[in-house]
Amino acid sequence: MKTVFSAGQLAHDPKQEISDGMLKPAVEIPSRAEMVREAVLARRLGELLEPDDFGMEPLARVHDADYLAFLESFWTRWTTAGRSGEAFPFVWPVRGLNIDPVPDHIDGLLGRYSFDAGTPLGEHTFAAARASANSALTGARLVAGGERAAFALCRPPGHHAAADYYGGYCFLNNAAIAAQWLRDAGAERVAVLDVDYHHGNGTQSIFYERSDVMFLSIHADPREEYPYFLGHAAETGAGKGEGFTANYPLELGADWDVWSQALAASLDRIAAFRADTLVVSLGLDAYEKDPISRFRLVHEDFTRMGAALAAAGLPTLFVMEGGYAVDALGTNCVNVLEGFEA
Ligand code: SP5
Ligand code: ZN
Repeated sequence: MKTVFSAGQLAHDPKQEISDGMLKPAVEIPSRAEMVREAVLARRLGELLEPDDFGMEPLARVHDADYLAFLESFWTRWTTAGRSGEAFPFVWPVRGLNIDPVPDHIDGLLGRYSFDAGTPLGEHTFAAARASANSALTGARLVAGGERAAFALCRPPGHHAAADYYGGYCFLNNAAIAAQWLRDAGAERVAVLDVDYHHGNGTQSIFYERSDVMFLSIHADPREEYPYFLGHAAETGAGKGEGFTANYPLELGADWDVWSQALAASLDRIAAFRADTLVVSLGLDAYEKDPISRFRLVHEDFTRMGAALAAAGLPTLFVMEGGYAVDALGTNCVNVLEGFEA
C-alpha cells in the first residue's frame, strides 16, 4: 500500500514535556516518523508519496474557527509577550469557570484551547500539524479513489485533539479530519477504530452525537491511565449518536488474548453498522516495551492485528497515532500494514 508523509511534519521538534507531574524529555519526537519511514522503505511496503495541501477548509469541518485562529496566531502572540521556546498552559476553565469571554492574555488562551500541560507548543507546531493532517487527507483521497488501503504516516498525532482544544501531543485530529473528508466525498457510514493504547478522547467528542461516523476505541482503562476523563464503557454516544460510540477499556497489563477479544467485538460492531469505509487510528503504544504504556502486545501481535483488520473487508485508511518505543516503532507499524496485505 502507499504511504503518505511530508518532511514538513518533522518541524515540530519539542525538547521537553510535563509528564508525571515533572519536566521530562519529550517523547513525541521527529525520529518517530523517521523510523517508520525507514521501515516502510526497507520492507518495500509500497510507494512513498508527498501529501497535497488541502488548505484550511477540511480542518474547519472538524475544528472550531477560533481554535484554528489561536493555533495560527500562537507564535506571534507568544513572542510578542516576550516569551520564547516551548509553551505550556497552567490554568484551565474547569467546572464553574467561564470560557466566555475568551481571554486576551496568552496564558489564558493556552488554557482555553488545551486540556493538559503535557503537550509542548512551539514555533513550527502548527505548520507540522497541518502537514500531518494533509498526509491524512491525501491518504483519504487515495482510499476514496479506489485503493484497498493507504497509510498516512501522521506525526504529530491527532486523536486527543478535540474541536477546540489540543493535548496528548495532538493539535489537529487527523483521523477525524480524514473521516469527515471521506463523508464529504460520498462515504455514507465511516467507522473510526482507535487501537492506540490511550483513549481517543478527541475523536470520540467530535463524533459523539453523530450516527454517520461510528467511533470505537480499545485502550487502557481511564480509571488508571491518561486521559483519565473519558473512555469508559458506559459512554455510548448521545442524541442521534446514541449507540454509535463503543469503548473497550482494558486493564493494565492486557496481552493479545485480552486485546484481541476487544478487537473481535469492535469488528462485529463495525459489520453491524455496515460501514462502507474504515479509518484506523493506528497507535503502536500497546507494545510491551512502550516506555509510557502498560499493555503487552509483542511484534507478532501487530501482524495479527493487521490480518484481523483486513478481514473486515473494507477500504481502509491507516492514520498513525502514538507509540514511543522508537526503535521498535517501524517494525510494529509495518507489521500491521503487512499483516493487512498478506
Ligand atoms: C498520541 C498519544 O499516544 N498521546 C499520549 C499522551 C500521553 N501523555 C501522558 C503521558 C503520561 C506518561 N506516564 C508514564 C508513566 C511511566 N513513566
Ligand atoms: Zn497513545
